[in-house]
Amino acid sequence: MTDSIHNNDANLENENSHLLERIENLIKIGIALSAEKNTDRLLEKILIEAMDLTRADAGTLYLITDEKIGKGRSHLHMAEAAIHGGADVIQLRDKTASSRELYLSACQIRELTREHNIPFIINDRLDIALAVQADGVHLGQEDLPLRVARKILGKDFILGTSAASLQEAIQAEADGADYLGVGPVYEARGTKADAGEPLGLSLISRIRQHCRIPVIAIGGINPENVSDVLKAGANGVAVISAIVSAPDIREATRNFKRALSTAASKNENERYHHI
Ligand code: TZP
Ligand code: MG
Repeated sequence: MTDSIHNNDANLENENSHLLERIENLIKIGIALSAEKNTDRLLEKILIEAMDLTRADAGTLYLITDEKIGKGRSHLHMAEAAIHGGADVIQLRDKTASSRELYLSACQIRELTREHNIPFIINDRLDIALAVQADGVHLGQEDLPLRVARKILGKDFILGTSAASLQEAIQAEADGADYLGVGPVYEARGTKADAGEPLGLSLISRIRQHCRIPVIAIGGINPENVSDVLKAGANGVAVISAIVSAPDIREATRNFKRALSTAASKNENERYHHI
């Protein structure tokens, strides 16, 4: 996500040298693999690294954890399986955990996401995000105002916000948001009781036309509709139930990644086609 959320020209040179470092790392893992007996773990590392390198080309897959619909699996378990399946960003979201419980989950996921170089965002709770040195916080329209949050967090912290209208999106960008979570695009009441009516793809397109920051579509997203969502102008998708309620979280994440890459290349082809 940092590719799409924090994307500006000044970062380009840094990103290129980072990319070279990653490729070198991949080669080193390959060399280690040829001398290792237990190859499974190393193969997995190669896969994760390779998926990471291709991240910039497809839409972002932003996974939001939710223990309520996770079939008894913990936030940490969800995050780990999703990372192994190729998730680009992890958000910890829990509306009912105590501060202590949330903090402990956040500490675990911070360690994991740091190890895998995956941006870690915490929903609602700026205090917990700061306490565990997360990469960012996601604030809704009922949460702390963005300008206040930005003052506390400084410029490098990722500040995401939810927008359910063009007006909210424009205001959020003016207030310093780094990305917008836009939705619910489709029906999403199973995971957000107050999600409201589906807003449809047209909102994504209108926000895309008026805002420069990345748009992450949310609400009822599944591998079958990601193509339409990207085509409407989203930079990525945020997903809860289609991944965390799946029998195999890693497999479900992989299916999304495949759908995103296919959609990105299909949309790219269509774009060329129109020129
Ligand atoms: N904000 C808007 S819709 C939604 C949130 C948190 C829930 C999305 O969940 P799902 O299961 O991916 O539809
Ligand atoms: Mg909130």
